Amino acid sequence: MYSFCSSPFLRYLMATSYPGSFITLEGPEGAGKTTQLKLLSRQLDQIGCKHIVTRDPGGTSLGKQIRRILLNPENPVMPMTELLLYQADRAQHVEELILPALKSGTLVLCDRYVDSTRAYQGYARGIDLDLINTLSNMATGGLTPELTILFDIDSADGLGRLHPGGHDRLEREAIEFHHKVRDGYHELAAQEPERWVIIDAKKPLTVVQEDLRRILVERVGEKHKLAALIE
Ligand code: Z5A
Repeated sequence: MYSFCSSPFLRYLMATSYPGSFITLEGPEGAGKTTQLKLLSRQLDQIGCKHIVTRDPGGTSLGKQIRRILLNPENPVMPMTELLLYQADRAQHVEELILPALKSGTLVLCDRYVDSTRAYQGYARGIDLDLINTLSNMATGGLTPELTILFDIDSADGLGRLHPGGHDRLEREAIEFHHKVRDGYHELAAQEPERWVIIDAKKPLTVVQEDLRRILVERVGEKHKLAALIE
């Protein structure tokens, strides 16, 4: 579990070798991931698909406590502390929830994962990406999603969707920070086009949901018997 797998190809093989499927959703603030996952989960329940919806940070009981520390605007969190807290949450999340689910054949839909660390702490905060990748591999044992869906939206438009009073510590960063996050996502998607699919998250809610379902059916529909999602 704790071995390093530096080759992206090996890491991809690891994720696809489980009976379940590991899919992550990424994007700037307010892109609509949470909303879309709720709608999708209801539909997956209706067609009897064994799945879990989880999130990073905060997918476990310990992770919820780490999440509170990370997002509290009152906490002055140093960049390296921030990075290590996200990784600590993730180590617990993978071991306690994600891996057992994948081993039992579950479709795992995760709201943010390692690519958020690359985009926020790497491209936006400026922490070395090699260091981030090394720490991420330590935290996850190299577990990489077989599909990552980028909910793409202009950062200002995404932030504009959020509740005015509810801005957490990361949301309060300057708009330049959020632009770097979005640009970072685009670079990541360009580096691994076979893993990433980009959705235009500015479209109306129902259209985005249709796009999401179609992508899932195309990529893991056969394995999880999802054809009814788009009928
Ligand atoms: N972070 C990090 O820095 N490093 C890491 O490694 C990880 C995370 C894992 C987590 O907070 C924060 O931690 C996050 C990244 C950072 N930064 N911040 N801030 P979070 O989980 O609370 O953050 P989030 O994932 O960005 O949640 P969010 O802001 O709520 O975004 P969302 O889930 O993508 O959006 P939503 O809640 O579904 O929708 C937002 C609003 O838009 C809502 O009112 C919807 O009704 C509306 N909406 C949704 N879709 C549409 C469409 N299509 N049209 C119109 N309106 C829509």
